[in-house]
Amino acid sequence: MDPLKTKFNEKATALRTEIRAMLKEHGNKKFDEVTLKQIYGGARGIKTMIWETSQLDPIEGIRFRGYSIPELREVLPKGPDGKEPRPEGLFWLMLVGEIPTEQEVKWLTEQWLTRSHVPEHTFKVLDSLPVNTHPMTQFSLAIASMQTESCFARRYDEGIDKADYWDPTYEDTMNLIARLPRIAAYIYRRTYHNGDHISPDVSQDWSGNFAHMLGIEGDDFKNLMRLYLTIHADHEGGNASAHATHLVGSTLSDAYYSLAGGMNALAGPLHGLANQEVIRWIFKMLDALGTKSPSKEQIADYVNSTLSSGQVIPGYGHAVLRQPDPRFMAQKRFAEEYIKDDEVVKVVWKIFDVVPPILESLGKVKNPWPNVDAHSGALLVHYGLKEYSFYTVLFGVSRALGVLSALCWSRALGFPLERPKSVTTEWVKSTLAKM
Ligand code: CMX
Repeated sequence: MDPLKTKFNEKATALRTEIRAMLKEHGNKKFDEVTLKQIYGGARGIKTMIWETSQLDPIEGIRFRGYSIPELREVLPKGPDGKEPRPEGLFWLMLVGEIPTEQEVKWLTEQWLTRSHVPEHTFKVLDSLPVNTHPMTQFSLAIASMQTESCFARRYDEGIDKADYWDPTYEDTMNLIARLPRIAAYIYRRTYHNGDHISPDVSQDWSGNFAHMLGIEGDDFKNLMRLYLTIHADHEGGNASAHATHLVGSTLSDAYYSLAGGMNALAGPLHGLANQEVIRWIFKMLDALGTKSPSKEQIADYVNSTLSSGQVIPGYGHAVLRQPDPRFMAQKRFAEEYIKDDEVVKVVWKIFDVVPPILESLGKVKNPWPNVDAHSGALLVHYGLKEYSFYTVLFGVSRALGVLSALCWSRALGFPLERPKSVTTEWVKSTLAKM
């Protein structure tokens, strides 16, 4: 018997009953008001969705089932050298709301290994694409191509009872997450290493095996992957990749279609692609300035020239956060501990000093602080993962943990098709005229 599945079913059954009673008693109570600015402004801050796995506070940052990132590092089971948390543990926590034991995490690592077989046709789909296809396009197509294996789609065709939707969704989630490192590593090796692929190492944890298949050896890089795949996993439900996964899933598209949808959203430069944009922008700046160690004044001039050409400073700003992102701070802590003398890391830290006051002086940027994407590139470059167009795929492998555990909850709680209301500007004008 699958202990995680059993636990999930127990927890979900209890919460479903509680929600039903709550809706019966309080269903018509008001929880929010909407302004015209929010309607035109990307629905910022409007409460429209339930997302059990994590919640974002503008000042404190993300909490996964109540645990902040520094707390997670304390309480989650760690890699073999006891330094960084294992993302398997975070998945367990997000799915059932409990910190797993070492034994439970070991079980999950083994489960994902047994489920990690990628269908042959997915490799064929990847191999049929031009090598210079963006890695996110490859990633999204590879995920969609595995839809042939969806347990949910098969069970739906057979006429599954609504009450059981969560079961094949859980199976799809586990299978899909198990396969992502192999797919991502395959994309990396075919795109940048002449298709010289590396077989999985079944003695390793999920992150360690991923690092191995990428072809980057060393315990420190494995630790970086453990941290990276943990901190990027979830950021409540309103961000574009989570919301896209949620929306697609609400039509009862299975986990493969839903995650592919989420990954297409992650591929945008205002979202996950910002991690590639940050390092590209830094290298362009170093080239333009002709130095590897620019002064703060030089950086400030370059920031101003980027802004005056009508572009954003990648890695800075956030739709919800109003403080430096704890995910940025966790990566800074890692850099301080492992690679504090790295030249690119030092540039990232100088940018951290220079950019916030400049953005603040514009008077319109609501959050002048760095987000998760401002630091990751410098860490990856240090360990030899220099091909920055691959970076968003790493983000995607991690993000799957959060959005797919949330998808399991959506099916278990019987959430309906998502269908918010849109209006035309004509409607807005005539409504205003009546106010
Ligand atoms: N550089 C320059 N201008 C910025 C800025 C930045 N980093 N961040 C926000 N602004 C500008 C906006 O473009 C907007 O300008 P206009 O009014 O002229 O259109 C104004 O400030 C107000 O925007 P905001 O309310 O502060 O920010 P939003 O909620 O609209 O957008 C975000 C948030 C992340 C898209 C934006 O800050 C941004 O473009 N940042 C750079 C890209 C980035 O790092 N994205 C990654 C975010 C994390 C992730 O999802 O991975």
